[in-house]
Amino acid sequence: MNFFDFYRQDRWPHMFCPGCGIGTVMNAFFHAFVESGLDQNKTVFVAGIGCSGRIPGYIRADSLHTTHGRPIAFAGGIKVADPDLKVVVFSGDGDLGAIGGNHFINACRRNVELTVICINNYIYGMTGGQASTTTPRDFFSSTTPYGNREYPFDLSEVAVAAGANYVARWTTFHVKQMKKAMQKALLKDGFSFVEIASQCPAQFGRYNQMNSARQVFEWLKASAVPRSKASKLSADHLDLNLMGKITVGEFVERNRESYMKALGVLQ
Ligand SMILES: Cc1ncc(C[n+]2csc(CCOP(=O)(O)OP(=O)(O)O)c2C)c(N)n1
Repeated sequence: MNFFDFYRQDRWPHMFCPGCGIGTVMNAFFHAFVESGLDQNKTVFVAGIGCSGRIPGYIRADSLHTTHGRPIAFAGGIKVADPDLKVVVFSGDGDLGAIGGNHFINACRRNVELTVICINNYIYGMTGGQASTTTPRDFFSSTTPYGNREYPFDLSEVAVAAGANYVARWTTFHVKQMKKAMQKALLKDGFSFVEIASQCPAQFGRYNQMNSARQVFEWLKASAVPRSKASKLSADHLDLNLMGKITVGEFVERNRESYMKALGVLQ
């Protein structure tokens, strides 16, 4: 399969802003998908609303563009209706961590056979740069003009705590690692989650004095701390970690019994 078999060229030009990290994520995903040997005719791509929610529309396969926050609920329904399908969800941090937070937590807990890719740009990109549940503390957005006073969610840690079988986080700088993590996630039984810290120059960058895609990208690169190193930091540093550092790496890989197997639907 080549690039043009995977993407719907008739949908081009795409709607992403110049410098958006979603292109890097899509490219890495394409390579991961091809190398995983999965059949695109037996895969369904699901997304909610948001910039990241537009990804499945560009993939030449069955896809579902659902309501904001609900892609996991729809995806779970698809899996139950036809357990032989591979179901992949693309989601934004607002979609997954805010309005869809409860679906996310409980799908991890149930260990539903889904692969979820979250493009975390730390902001509501599509709707005008409002703060999301992952906006770092003291960072700016259209709804936090004096700096965000809330602490952010760590989505990958939430997925680990809730029970997902595979969890990894990388940034758009870590293309090879991202691809490998996606490949592992696609082949993993049960709920697998890959979070990609990604640049949104049009909103996140603009509100945080990073006026080009490159500057946000450099910030992501400079903020990334390997998980092995982060675990050795003191509690104070870990607190700092929440406030702007991005822990990257594999968070968990385990083999809890998946949902459909536990129900006896899949062997
Ligand atoms: C029920 C509902 N609430 C709110 C909205 C408005 N809305 C559309 S996209 C979006 C936020 C998108 O942010 P995120 O999920 O982080 O994705 P991004 O655009 O940053 O990729 C919101 C609030 C909506 N469409 N439906």
